[in-house]
Amino acid sequence: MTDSSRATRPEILMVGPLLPDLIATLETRYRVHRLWEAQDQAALLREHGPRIRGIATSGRFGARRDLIEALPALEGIFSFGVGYDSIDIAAARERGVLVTNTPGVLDACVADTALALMLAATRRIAAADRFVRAGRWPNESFDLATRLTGKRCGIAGLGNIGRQIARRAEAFDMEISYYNRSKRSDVPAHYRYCADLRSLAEQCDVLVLAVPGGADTRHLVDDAVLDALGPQGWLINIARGTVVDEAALVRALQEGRIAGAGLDVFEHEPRTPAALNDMDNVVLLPHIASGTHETRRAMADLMLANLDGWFAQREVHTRVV
Ligand code: 8YV
Repeated sequence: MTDSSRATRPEILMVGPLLPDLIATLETRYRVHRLWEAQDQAALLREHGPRIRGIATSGRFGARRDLIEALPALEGIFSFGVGYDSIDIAAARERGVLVTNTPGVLDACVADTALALMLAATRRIAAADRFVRAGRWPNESFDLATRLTGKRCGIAGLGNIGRQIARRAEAFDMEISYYNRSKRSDVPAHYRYCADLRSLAEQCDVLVLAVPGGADTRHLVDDAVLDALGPQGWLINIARGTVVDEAALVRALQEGRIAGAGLDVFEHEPRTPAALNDMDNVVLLPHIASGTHETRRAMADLMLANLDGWFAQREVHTRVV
């Protein structure tokens, strides 16, 4: 790389570490400033901020208002992930900064994870694995589990991911009900619509959360919804931790007011409530719903296509704002 091509590459700010391959590719096309590695982030922003035209981030790292406001030349925020609740969209709008995400390419893997959690929780798969590893099989019998096939599946949020979950759940002969902002006319007629989450929880055995995160859905699942789900009901969350009042969930599990849970996301990631660690009816994952080689590659490709599209011809593929 010559000094002149280095000088003409657009400058972007990476908020946190993305995939190593993605970072390597970005560094061949952009001058990348690594915010998370800076000893003094304010000093990095003072020195390079005036020339930074893009933010590369993810659902995990987001982009706060103070960061957006510290970058006077900012044109776009390019996120690795479909959820953008950690990006201050209002601040981006006010500044006329575009925001892109990576929808579509991760729906199948996230839906697969929802089904994996449904099976793992109801059929006690993770607990059974622990049982074998602990050498207990020769001397003890493993307790029976709950059948998933034929149960009623309630889906909160029948967007692209919710619909893929529904299709998979139907393969397990599950009846599908859903809660959504409005009734959908483009889904199979036998999917039953519920206008509120509490009645959906009352009518299902497994409640799966697939709504977007953010202020509008904060603590949508509270004590009342958990009690409507009831002692035979299971909660599955592949959406955002903030959708559930986590303290209420822990209490409901401790008191046996719901049967169990399968959780990929938490309110204060990467911290998870210690009380859940000893519960065999709860399956805990470290936010891996989209975490396959294939899907993360597709997300990286889409994010790159958005960045390159913007800086080459001011066109992006998947724009949020
Ligand atoms: C990613 C996600 O793990 O797409 C999303 O919204 O939560 C996940 O696919 C996340 O964006 C990476 O931080």
